[in-house]
Amino acid sequence: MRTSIRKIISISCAAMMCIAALSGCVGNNSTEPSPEVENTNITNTYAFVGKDIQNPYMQTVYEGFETACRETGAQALYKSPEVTTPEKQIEIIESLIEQKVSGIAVAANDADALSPVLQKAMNDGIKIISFDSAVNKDARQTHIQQADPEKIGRELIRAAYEIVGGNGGIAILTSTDQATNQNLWLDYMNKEISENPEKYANTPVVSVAYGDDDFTKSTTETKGLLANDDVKVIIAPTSVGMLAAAQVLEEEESDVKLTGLGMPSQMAPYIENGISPMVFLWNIVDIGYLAGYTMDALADGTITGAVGDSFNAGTLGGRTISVDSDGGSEVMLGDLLKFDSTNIAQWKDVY
Ligand code: RAM
Repeated sequence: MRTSIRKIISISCAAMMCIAALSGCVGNNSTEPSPEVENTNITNTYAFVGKDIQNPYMQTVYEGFETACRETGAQALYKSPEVTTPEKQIEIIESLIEQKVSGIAVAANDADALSPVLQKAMNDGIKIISFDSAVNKDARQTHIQQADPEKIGRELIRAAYEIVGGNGGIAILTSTDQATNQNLWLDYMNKEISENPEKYANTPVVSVAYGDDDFTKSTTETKGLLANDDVKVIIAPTSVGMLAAAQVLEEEESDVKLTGLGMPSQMAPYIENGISPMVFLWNIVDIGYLAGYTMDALADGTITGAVGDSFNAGTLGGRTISVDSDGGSEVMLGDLLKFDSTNIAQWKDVY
């Protein structure tokens, strides 16, 4: 594990202090437009548009973003829709264009649907980056990539295989059918299986369900997956889906196991009781922090978002922009982290 836990804790602590002060910040939990920024000492305002406002994952990413904004002297705005659909994100972005913010960081609920409004923002000189779920390459300056998507997809299938000892059907509980990140990971999950047919002969993917990052729907979809006796392990590449699935498996005292992308703080009880022997993720505070510093480097002209551009990302150190698999550019955060019984005690209080 390359990322230093001490560093993460220090970042998290700083972020926690910010959260305590959040009610006094311009960032808020509403989808209503915020007033124009009045603090004349602040020249740049960077908005954060998550997939939805309820998701603790997005809230934690924002903590890092807000910390970076504070360190760079910018104002952070927190704007997210109530649900994981593009329509409200478009409304929010329209309103941010009117407010003349300096930059918008967005996690796409639907990359194609967001393209026109993001291109309009770029034409107005607003810097656009995506994080978590990429927007189209011609509707952004760059994308903050949490970890190698190929590694994420392949690793989740390998984990499911290991959990069922090479014998048992796999079900996937994902989020929405338009989420760029989840769809990319699904592609690599399928690739891992299709490229290794002998290894995975007895661990086919028997079902894919969409929980839309909605806890209630994810719960219902998990129950639907369990109606199929061939399902022996569920992969949930979404923290909302993973928590919902874990609770269903516990309540139903099911023998079906779970792996996926989950927050250590939420998944610790299920790692400890064996429902989910291994959980994966990356440093989610750092994604927001990296997004904030990338935005600032774009806003002050240090970078344009082109491949090869380099900039300083605060406590994360120097970063160089590389090529994304969609042909656009990206800034890579780091490694995929694995949480299991050997290390969950260290991580469950971090995020
Ligand atoms: C969910 C979101 C997000 C995903 C994480 C792992 O909260 O869908 O997009 O990256 O889980």
